[in-house]
Amino acid sequence: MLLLAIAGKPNCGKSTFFKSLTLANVEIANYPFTTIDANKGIAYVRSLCPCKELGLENCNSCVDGARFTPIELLDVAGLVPGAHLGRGLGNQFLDNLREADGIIQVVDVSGSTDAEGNSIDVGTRDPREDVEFVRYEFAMWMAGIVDKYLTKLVRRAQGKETVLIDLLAGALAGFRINAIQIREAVDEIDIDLMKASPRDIERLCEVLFRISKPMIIAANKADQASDANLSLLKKLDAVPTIAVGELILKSTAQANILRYLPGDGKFMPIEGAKLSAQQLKALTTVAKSMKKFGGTGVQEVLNNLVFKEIGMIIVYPVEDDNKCCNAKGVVLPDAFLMPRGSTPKDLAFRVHTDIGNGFLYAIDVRTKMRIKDDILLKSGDVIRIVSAAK
Ligand SMILES: Nc1nc2c(ncn2[C@@H]2O[C@H](COP(=O)(O)OP(=O)(O)OP(=O)(O)O)[C@@H](O)[C@H]2O)c(=O)[nH]1
Ligand SMILES: [Mg+2]
Repeated sequence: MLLLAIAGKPNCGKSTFFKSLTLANVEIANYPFTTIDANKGIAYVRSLCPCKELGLENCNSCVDGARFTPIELLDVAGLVPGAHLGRGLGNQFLDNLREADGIIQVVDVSGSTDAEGNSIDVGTRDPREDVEFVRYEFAMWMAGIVDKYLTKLVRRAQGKETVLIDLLAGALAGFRINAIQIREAVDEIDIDLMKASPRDIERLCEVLFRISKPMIIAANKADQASDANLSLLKKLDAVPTIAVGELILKSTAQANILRYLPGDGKFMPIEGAKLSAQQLKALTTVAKSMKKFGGTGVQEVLNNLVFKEIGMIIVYPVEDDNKCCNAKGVVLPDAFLMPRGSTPKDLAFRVHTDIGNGFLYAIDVRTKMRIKDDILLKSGDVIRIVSAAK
């Protein structure tokens, strides 16, 4: 399953963001280092279920046409400048990010927390100062590790750069970094890896981090931010978010008080449901912010990271290409997130190794045509795999 991590300085709203996506029971408080041990949970990306377009009326795999597909999410301790040298909870935090396929960087756009996460007056801190340091800290920490290995690997490579790249990829497998990415990074900064200086290694790691850890910025606490601060972060492609609002909506929707699907631009109270004065006040505030921003932004951040930055597609395998169901009659039973560039055979292997090994051909349910294995799958494809395996 895809693994995403939430990173940022202390007290910017990471755990609130995490809880609003997972409803996991985690601690939230207005001071730095509330979170120490990482929290792991399941969140869902939202996509349009193809059932309506295909005229399938008996689809129980979506909610009113919105399909929610699971991914794993990590909430980690806050990061402070100098973390790679062990400041704050430095190394532990950075190690938590190693295996992530992508990172949501939460930034306090309201400017109400200093570099260490201590509360200050709203608007006091320039949120741009909290953007670059996550990349920098991770890259410097990784550079320390590469530096430690490289001399030994250079000796083992016996003058062959391709061998060295393979050896380095082996050493960096825990970072989910492969030889192709290392090649790309070496070419981009144009260094001789066999004779890399400490500064070369740092530059290499900066590029490797950018290539291997797609990132999106959540400009959080947008409800308290000035328009000037919001536009500063929007220039960096940040999405304004109100994690606290999303959490209120999710919790009240779960208690059957209102109808809200994550990612909706508005919510509707359920007829007859009783709201306490406190709930009414909180929801009125959330509604006001949602009107300004078109929603809470939280689902948008997750979706943009998965579909745009990481470039995943979503594919629906079925066993019956007329009814679009599996052997038990469940309509569109599975939705698989797959990397862009996946083929029907990749999908067959994703369904089951035996199905992949016995792969014969695939049928596009919309056209009822066989598709060749060198055709790349598209997001939203509904595919029947025909395999020699049962
Ligand atoms: N106004 C506003 N406050 C928020 C929002 N999201 C979180 N907060 C508040 O920010 C404070 C910190 O929230 P946490 O989620 O604990 O922050 P964190 O980044 O996990 O903090 P550490 O674990 O200490 O690093 C809490 O008081 C939250 O209620 C938001 O969207 N708007
Ligand atoms: Mg936290």
